[in-house]
Amino acid sequence: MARNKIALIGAGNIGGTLAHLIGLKELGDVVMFDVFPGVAAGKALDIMQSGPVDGFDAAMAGTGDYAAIKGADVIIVTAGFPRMPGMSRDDLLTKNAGVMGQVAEGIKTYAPDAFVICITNPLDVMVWALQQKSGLPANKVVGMAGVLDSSRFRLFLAQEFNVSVEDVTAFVLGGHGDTMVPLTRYSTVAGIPVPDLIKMGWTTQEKIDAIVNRTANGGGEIVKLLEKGSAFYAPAASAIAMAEAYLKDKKRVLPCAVMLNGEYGLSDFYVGVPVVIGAGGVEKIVEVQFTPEEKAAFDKSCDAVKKLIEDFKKLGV
Ligand code: TXD
Repeated sequence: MARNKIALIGAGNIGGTLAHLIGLKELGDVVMFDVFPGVAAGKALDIMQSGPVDGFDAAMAGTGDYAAIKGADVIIVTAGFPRMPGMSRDDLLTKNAGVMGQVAEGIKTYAPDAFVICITNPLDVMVWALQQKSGLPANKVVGMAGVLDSSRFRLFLAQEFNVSVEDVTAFVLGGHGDTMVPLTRYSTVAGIPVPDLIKMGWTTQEKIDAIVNRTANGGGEIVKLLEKGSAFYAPAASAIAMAEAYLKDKKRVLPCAVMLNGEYGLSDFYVGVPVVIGAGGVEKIVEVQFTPEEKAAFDKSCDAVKKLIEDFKKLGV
């Protein structure tokens, strides 16, 4: 059986980490595309040279030509500009919208059957733009944010309870970052919901509130420490979990940014909800029942995403 082909659009911090993980996990061969093809080619060669030590045979190449992504099974998009001092959110929107236009064109031309995972920020708008501009079916274009946000939440809960991260599940919905909606009622330690753990005296509501707040600002905490650039190890690991679920038809239930089509009474924009990812891409959107407070938080998060999409449309790019 031929190996899977995975194309990475953007060979920056996340792109390079994705390629390394794909090699280590033997998920397939890698083509990295970047506007700096030398960087893509250099990283590809460097990672391939770790193959003999780590025992993987993946072929890796770097390129500045979209034709090289031809026939890719999975495409992970990190291409874009980070926010620079003095740049407004609109400036970033305009610049990255232009990038998404090029990426969408490349995907449409050379790999229209791929499963596409977008990571570029502002996530919920960029993944929407990528789907609209590429014309790929919405069930094959998803955004990565919820897996990362819930992984951060799981880590902080595990640290609070002094238990293994493996036994902690966390549930987050909504837009990426500060409008994220954690559902503590569905977050558990070995199946015991967090509110019950509070009643059992394992923690307090105040501590959980602080953890929720830290999770929502998890990206900013790392940006502040790094001083230049943003998180890349955990974001890359999160996107790989999504790619693996698709390639291995695992039917994992993961929080992803997907196009809503009537679910939750909403349509025509991307936001983070739990979905089943398998060989069919997004195979099912899970609709949970909200309490009035959860519903209010989810609506607020959706409104923020919808507003950004409206701002984006006004830019006319
Ligand atoms: O949860 C999430 N979704 C995120 C999102 C978590 C962390 C970071 N998140 C966002 O991912 C971040 O705000 C960025 O928008 C992306 C990529 O982050 P990364 O850390 O990898 O950024 P880099 O290192 O700046 O890499 C971006 C690369 C760089 O090599 C550029 O040369 C390239 O993108 N680039 C392009 N490639 C192809 N085509 C075009 N037009 C292009 N423009 C820039």
